Amino acid sequence: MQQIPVSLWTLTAGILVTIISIWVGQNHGLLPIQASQQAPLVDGFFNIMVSIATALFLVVEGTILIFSVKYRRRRGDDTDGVYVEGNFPLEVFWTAIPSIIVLCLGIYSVDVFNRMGGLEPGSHPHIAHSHAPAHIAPMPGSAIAATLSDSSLHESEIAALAQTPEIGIGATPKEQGKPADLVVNVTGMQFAWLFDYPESGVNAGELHVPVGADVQLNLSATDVIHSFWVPQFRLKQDAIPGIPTELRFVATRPGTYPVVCTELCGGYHGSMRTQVVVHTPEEFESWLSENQIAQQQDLKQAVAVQPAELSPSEFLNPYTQQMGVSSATLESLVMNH
Ligand SMILES: [Cu+2]
Repeated sequence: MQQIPVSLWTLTAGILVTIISIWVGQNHGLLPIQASQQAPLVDGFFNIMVSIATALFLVVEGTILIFSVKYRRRRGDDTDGVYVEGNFPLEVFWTAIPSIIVLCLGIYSVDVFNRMGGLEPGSHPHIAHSHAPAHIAPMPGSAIAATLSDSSLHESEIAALAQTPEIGIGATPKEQGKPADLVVNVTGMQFAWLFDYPESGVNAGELHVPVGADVQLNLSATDVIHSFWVPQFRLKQDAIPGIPTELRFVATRPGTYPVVCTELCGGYHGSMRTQVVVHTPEEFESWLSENQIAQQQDLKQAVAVQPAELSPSEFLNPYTQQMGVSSATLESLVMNH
Protein backbone atom coordinates (compact mmCIF):
# COMPACT_ATOMS: atom_id res chain seq x y z
CA MET A 1 0.00 0.00 0.00
CA GLN A 2 1.26 3.43 -0.91
CA GLN A 3 1.97 5.88 1.97
CA ILE A 4 0.19 9.27 2.17
CA PRO A 5 2.86 12.03 1.88
CA VAL A 6 3.49 14.14 5.02
CA SER A 7 2.80 17.38 3.13
CA LEU A 8 -0.73 16.19 2.41
CA TRP A 9 -1.29 15.45 6.11
CA THR A 10 0.04 18.91 7.01
CA LEU A 11 -2.23 20.57 4.45
CA THR A 12 -5.30 18.69 5.76
CA ALA A 13 -4.41 19.53 9.37
CA GLY A 14 -3.90 23.19 8.41
CA ILE A 15 -7.30 23.41 6.73
CA LEU A 16 -8.99 21.71 9.71
CA VAL A 17 -7.28 23.99 12.25
CA THR A 18 -8.29 27.05 10.21
CA ILE A 19 -11.94 26.01 9.95
CA ILE A 20 -12.20 25.12 13.66
CA SER A 21 -10.45 28.34 14.74
CA ILE A 22 -12.70 30.57 12.63
CA TRP A 23 -15.76 28.75 13.94
CA VAL A 24 -14.63 29.10 17.59
CA GLY A 25 -13.86 32.79 16.99
CA GLN A 26 -17.46 33.39 15.85
CA ASN A 27 -19.23 31.10 18.35
CA HIS A 28 -17.30 31.32 21.64
CA GLY A 29 -20.23 32.94 23.47
CA LEU A 30 -17.89 34.67 25.93
CA LEU A 31 -19.29 38.18 25.53
CA PRO A 32 -22.59 39.70 26.71
CA ILE A 33 -25.07 41.05 24.14
CA GLN A 34 -24.11 44.06 22.03
CA ALA A 35 -26.00 47.21 22.92
CA SER A 36 -24.02 50.07 21.38
CA GLN A 37 -22.76 51.13 17.97
CA GLN A 38 -19.19 50.55 19.19
CA ALA A 39 -19.82 47.01 20.43
CA PRO A 40 -19.57 45.19 17.04
CA LEU A 41 -16.21 46.93 16.35
CA VAL A 42 -14.74 45.72 19.65
CA ASP A 43 -16.19 42.24 19.17
CA GLY A 44 -14.80 41.93 15.64
CA PHE A 45 -11.34 42.54 17.07
CA PHE A 46 -11.90 40.20 20.03
CA ASN A 47 -13.20 37.41 17.78
CA ILE A 48 -10.10 37.56 15.59
CA MET A 49 -7.90 37.31 18.68
CA VAL A 50 -9.91 34.29 19.86
CA SER A 51 -9.47 32.68 16.40
CA ILE A 52 -5.70 33.21 16.49
CA ALA A 53 -5.49 31.92 20.07
CA THR A 54 -7.51 28.82 19.14
CA ALA A 55 -5.27 28.09 16.15
CA LEU A 56 -2.13 28.46 18.29
CA PHE A 57 -3.63 26.23 20.98
CA LEU A 58 -4.54 23.52 18.47
CA VAL A 59 -1.15 23.61 16.73
CA VAL A 60 0.91 23.58 19.95
CA GLU A 61 -1.20 21.08 21.93
CA GLY A 62 -1.84 18.95 18.83
CA THR A 63 1.88 18.72 18.09
CA ILE A 64 2.65 17.76 21.71
CA LEU A 65 -0.02 15.04 21.62
CA ILE A 66 1.01 13.58 18.23
CA PHE A 67 4.73 13.65 19.08
CA SER A 68 4.28 12.12 22.54
CA VAL A 69 2.52 9.17 20.91
CA LYS A 70 4.52 8.83 17.70
CA TYR A 71 7.99 9.32 19.25
CA ARG A 72 7.36 7.66 22.64
CA ARG A 73 10.05 5.35 24.09
CA ARG A 74 9.61 1.83 22.77
CA ARG A 75 10.11 -1.28 24.90
CA GLY A 76 13.77 -2.30 25.05
CA ASP A 77 15.05 0.97 23.51
CA ASP A 78 17.74 2.36 25.88
CA THR A 79 19.61 4.57 23.36
CA ASP A 80 19.94 8.35 23.74
CA GLY A 81 17.58 10.69 21.93
CA VAL A 82 18.66 12.53 18.76
CA TYR A 83 20.86 15.54 19.63
CA VAL A 84 19.44 18.70 18.02
CA GLU A 85 21.67 21.78 18.17
CA GLY A 86 19.19 24.27 16.62
CA ASN A 87 17.53 25.19 13.37
CA PHE A 88 18.12 28.72 12.10
CA PRO A 89 15.41 28.84 9.39
CA LEU A 90 12.88 27.40 11.87
CA GLU A 91 13.78 30.03 14.48
CA VAL A 92 13.42 32.84 11.92
CA PHE A 93 10.04 31.37 10.95
CA TRP A 94 8.62 31.20 14.47
CA THR A 95 9.87 34.68 15.28
CA ALA A 96 8.52 36.22 12.08
CA ILE A 97 5.00 34.74 12.33
CA PRO A 98 4.17 36.14 15.82
CA SER A 99 5.78 39.48 14.88
CA ILE A 100 3.52 39.79 11.85
CA ILE A 101 0.46 38.74 13.89
CA VAL A 102 1.17 41.27 16.68
CA LEU A 103 1.88 44.05 14.15
CA CYS A 104 -1.38 43.39 12.28
CA LEU A 105 -3.38 43.25 15.54
CA GLY A 106 -1.78 46.56 16.59
CA ILE A 107 -2.77 48.29 13.35
CA TYR A 108 -6.27 46.78 13.46
CA SER A 109 -6.78 47.88 17.09
CA VAL A 110 -5.83 51.48 16.29
CA ASP A 111 -8.33 51.39 13.41
CA VAL A 112 -11.07 50.09 15.74
CA PHE A 113 -10.17 52.76 18.33
CA ASN A 114 -10.39 55.45 15.64
CA ARG A 115 -13.78 54.23 14.36
CA MET A 116 -15.05 54.25 17.97
CA GLY A 117 -14.07 57.92 18.27
CA GLY A 118 -11.05 57.35 20.48
CA LEU A 119 -8.66 59.49 18.45
CA GLU A 120 -10.82 62.63 18.56
CA PRO A 121 -11.99 63.25 22.12
CA GLY A 122 -12.99 66.83 22.87
CA SER A 123 -13.25 68.04 19.27
CA HIS A 124 -16.46 70.01 19.66
CA PRO A 125 -16.08 73.23 17.69
CA HIS A 126 -19.81 73.89 18.15
CA ILE A 127 -19.39 74.08 21.92
CA ALA A 128 -16.16 76.05 21.79
CA HIS A 129 -17.83 78.77 19.68
CA SER A 130 -21.17 78.80 21.43
CA HIS A 131 -21.77 82.05 23.26
CA ALA A 132 -24.87 81.10 25.20
CA PRO A 133 -23.98 78.09 27.32
CA ALA A 134 -26.31 79.19 30.11
CA HIS A 135 -27.15 75.59 30.86
CA ILE A 136 -23.53 74.49 31.07
CA ALA A 137 -22.16 74.55 34.57
CA PRO A 138 -18.40 75.14 34.41
CA MET A 139 -16.21 72.87 36.49
CA PRO A 140 -15.00 75.10 39.30
CA GLY A 141 -11.33 74.10 39.30
CA SER A 142 -10.63 74.52 35.61
CA ALA A 143 -12.73 77.70 35.27
CA ILE A 144 -10.77 79.41 38.03
CA ALA A 145 -7.48 78.25 36.57
CA ALA A 146 -8.46 79.63 33.15
CA THR A 147 -9.50 82.97 34.69
CA LEU A 148 -6.19 83.35 36.45
CA SER A 149 -4.05 82.43 33.46
CA ASP A 150 -5.90 84.35 30.75
CA SER A 151 -8.26 87.12 31.81
CA SER A 152 -9.02 88.11 28.20
CA LEU A 153 -11.19 85.01 27.74
CA HIS A 154 -14.94 85.50 27.82
CA GLU A 155 -16.75 83.76 30.63
CA SER A 156 -18.70 81.63 28.14
CA GLU A 157 -15.48 80.57 26.47
CA ILE A 158 -14.00 79.63 29.83
CA ALA A 159 -17.11 77.60 30.57
CA ALA A 160 -16.83 75.88 27.19
CA LEU A 161 -13.14 75.18 27.70
CA ALA A 162 -13.76 73.73 31.13
CA GLN A 163 -16.48 71.61 29.61
CA THR A 164 -14.37 70.25 26.75
CA PRO A 165 -12.62 67.08 27.85
CA GLU A 166 -9.51 66.07 25.98
CA ILE A 167 -9.41 62.49 27.16
CA GLY A 168 -11.79 59.69 26.33
CA ILE A 169 -13.96 58.43 23.50
CA GLY A 170 -15.19 61.30 21.35
CA ALA A 171 -17.28 61.60 18.23
CA THR A 172 -16.91 58.85 15.63
CA PRO A 173 -15.36 59.99 12.31
CA LYS A 174 -18.91 60.17 10.86
CA GLU A 175 -20.19 62.39 13.69
CA GLN A 176 -17.11 64.63 13.66
CA GLY A 177 -17.97 68.26 14.40
CA LYS A 178 -21.64 67.53 15.11
CA PRO A 179 -23.00 68.26 18.59
CA ALA A 180 -24.25 65.26 20.56
CA ASP A 181 -28.02 64.72 20.76
CA LEU A 182 -27.90 64.43 24.54
CA VAL A 183 -25.29 65.61 27.04
CA VAL A 184 -25.15 64.08 30.51
CA ASN A 185 -22.72 65.15 33.22
CA VAL A 186 -21.59 62.09 35.16
CA THR A 187 -19.96 62.41 38.57
CA GLY A 188 -18.18 59.51 40.21
CA MET A 189 -17.79 59.58 43.98
CA GLN A 190 -17.15 57.10 46.76
CA PHE A 191 -19.36 55.09 46.18
CA ALA A 192 -21.96 56.15 43.66
CA TRP A 193 -22.55 57.59 40.20
CA LEU A 194 -24.58 60.78 39.77
CA PHE A 195 -26.17 61.70 36.44
CA ASP A 196 -27.07 65.31 35.73
CA TYR A 197 -28.98 66.37 32.61
CA PRO A 198 -27.91 70.01 32.20
CA GLU A 199 -30.44 70.82 29.46
CA SER A 200 -33.47 69.70 31.48
CA GLY A 201 -32.23 70.14 35.05
CA VAL A 202 -32.91 66.51 35.96
CA ASN A 203 -30.66 64.62 38.39
CA ALA A 204 -30.70 60.85 38.68
CA GLY A 205 -28.87 57.93 40.19
CA GLU A 206 -29.34 55.90 37.01
CA LEU A 207 -28.42 56.78 33.47
CA HIS A 208 -31.40 57.00 31.11
CA VAL A 209 -30.79 57.45 27.37
CA PRO A 210 -32.89 57.12 24.23
CA VAL A 211 -31.99 54.36 21.77
CA GLY A 212 -30.23 55.58 18.62
CA ALA A 213 -29.24 58.95 20.11
CA ASP A 214 -25.68 60.24 20.05
CA VAL A 215 -25.01 60.58 23.79
CA GLN A 216 -22.08 62.46 25.29
CA LEU A 217 -21.12 61.76 28.88
CA ASN A 218 -18.88 64.35 30.53
CA LEU A 219 -17.20 62.48 33.35
CA SER A 220 -15.68 63.89 36.51
CA ALA A 221 -14.82 62.57 39.95
CA THR A 222 -15.03 64.28 43.34
CA ASP A 223 -12.55 62.19 45.32
CA VAL A 224 -10.51 59.42 43.68
CA ILE A 225 -10.29 57.83 40.22
CA HIS A 226 -13.34 55.83 39.22
CA SER A 227 -14.03 54.03 35.97
CA PHE A 228 -17.38 54.01 34.16
CA TRP A 229 -17.99 50.69 32.43
CA VAL A 230 -20.99 49.24 30.62
CA PRO A 231 -20.05 45.72 29.46
CA GLN A 232 -22.92 45.54 26.93
CA PHE A 233 -21.69 48.79 25.33
CA ARG A 234 -18.06 47.50 25.33
CA LEU A 235 -17.11 50.96 26.61
CA LYS A 236 -15.12 52.05 29.62
CA GLN A 237 -13.79 55.45 30.64
CA ASP A 238 -12.01 56.66 33.75
CA ALA A 239 -13.51 59.52 35.80
CA ILE A 240 -10.57 61.48 37.19
CA PRO A 241 -10.61 64.23 39.86
CA GLY A 242 -9.70 67.57 38.24
CA ILE A 243 -9.40 66.23 34.69
CA PRO A 244 -12.61 66.11 32.65
CA THR A 245 -13.04 63.03 30.46
CA GLU A 246 -15.59 62.11 27.85
CA LEU A 247 -17.47 59.06 26.64
CA ARG A 248 -19.61 59.37 23.54
CA PHE A 249 -21.78 56.50 22.33
CA VAL A 250 -24.95 55.46 20.55
CA ALA A 251 -27.05 52.82 22.29
CA THR A 252 -28.58 50.45 19.77
CA ARG A 253 -30.81 48.20 21.84
CA PRO A 254 -33.49 49.12 24.41
CA GLY A 255 -33.00 47.44 27.77
CA THR A 256 -31.39 47.78 31.19
CA TYR A 257 -27.66 47.21 31.50
CA PRO A 258 -25.29 47.38 34.48
CA VAL A 259 -22.96 50.32 35.09
CA VAL A 260 -19.90 49.08 36.96
CA CYS A 261 -17.03 51.01 38.55
CA THR A 262 -13.89 49.20 37.40
CA GLU A 263 -11.27 51.20 39.24
CA LEU A 264 -10.56 49.97 42.78
CA CYS A 265 -11.72 53.15 44.53
CA GLY A 266 -12.05 52.22 48.19
CA GLY A 267 -13.73 49.92 50.69
CA TYR A 268 -17.13 49.76 48.97
CA HIS A 269 -15.81 49.81 45.40
CA GLY A 270 -17.58 46.50 44.76
CA SER A 271 -20.95 48.07 45.51
CA MET A 272 -20.40 51.08 43.23
CA ARG A 273 -22.94 49.95 40.68
CA THR A 274 -25.98 51.37 39.01
CA GLN A 275 -27.66 50.83 35.67
CA VAL A 276 -28.20 52.41 32.31
CA VAL A 277 -31.73 52.23 30.94
CA VAL A 278 -31.97 52.49 27.16
CA HIS A 279 -35.48 53.69 26.26
CA THR A 280 -37.34 54.17 23.02
CA PRO A 281 -37.36 57.93 22.24
CA GLU A 282 -41.00 58.28 23.43
CA GLU A 283 -40.30 56.45 26.70
CA PHE A 284 -37.27 58.64 27.26
CA GLU A 285 -39.24 61.85 26.74
CA SER A 286 -41.87 60.76 29.26
CA TRP A 287 -39.17 59.70 31.76
CA LEU A 288 -37.54 63.10 31.37
CA SER A 289 -40.74 65.12 31.80
CA GLU A 290 -41.89 62.96 34.74
CA ASN A 291 -38.61 63.62 36.50
CA GLN A 292 -38.67 67.31 35.67
CA ILE A 293 -42.12 67.58 37.28
CA ALA A 294 -41.18 65.38 40.24
CA GLN A 295 -38.02 67.30 40.95
CA GLN A 296 -39.81 70.66 40.67
CA GLN A 297 -42.44 69.43 43.15
CA ASP A 298 -39.67 68.44 45.53
CA LEU A 299 -38.47 72.00 45.34
CA LYS A 300 -41.90 73.49 46.18
CA GLN A 301 -42.38 71.11 49.10
CA ALA A 302 -38.95 72.04 50.40
CA VAL A 303 -40.05 75.67 50.40
CA ALA A 304 -43.43 74.86 51.96
CA VAL A 305 -41.90 73.04 54.94
CA GLN A 306 -39.38 75.78 55.63
CA PRO A 307 -39.18 75.14 59.41
CA ALA A 308 -38.62 78.77 60.38
CA GLU A 309 -42.10 79.70 59.12
CA LEU A 310 -43.93 76.86 60.88
CA SER A 311 -45.22 76.58 64.43
CA PRO A 312 -43.74 73.60 66.35
CA SER A 313 -46.96 71.59 66.08
CA GLU A 314 -47.24 72.29 62.33
CA PHE A 315 -43.65 71.23 61.89
CA LEU A 316 -44.09 68.07 63.97
CA ASN A 317 -47.47 67.11 62.51
CA PRO A 318 -46.22 64.67 59.82
CA TYR A 319 -44.08 62.86 62.44
CA THR A 320 -46.76 62.66 65.10
CA GLN A 321 -49.15 61.10 62.60
CA GLN A 322 -46.63 58.36 61.97
CA MET A 323 -45.90 57.92 65.69
CA GLY A 324 -49.54 57.83 66.73
CA VAL A 325 -49.27 60.56 69.38
CA SER A 326 -50.87 64.01 69.40
CA SER A 327 -48.92 67.04 68.24
CA ALA A 328 -49.41 68.67 71.62
CA THR A 329 -47.75 65.76 73.45
CA LEU A 330 -44.76 65.77 71.19
CA GLU A 331 -44.53 69.53 71.25
CA SER A 332 -44.40 69.56 75.03
CA LEU A 333 -41.70 66.88 74.98
CA VAL A 334 -39.64 68.93 72.54
CA MET A 335 -40.20 72.14 74.49
CA ASN A 336 -39.17 70.57 77.81
CA HIS A 337 -36.02 69.23 76.30
CU1 LIG B 1 -15.49 53.78 42.07
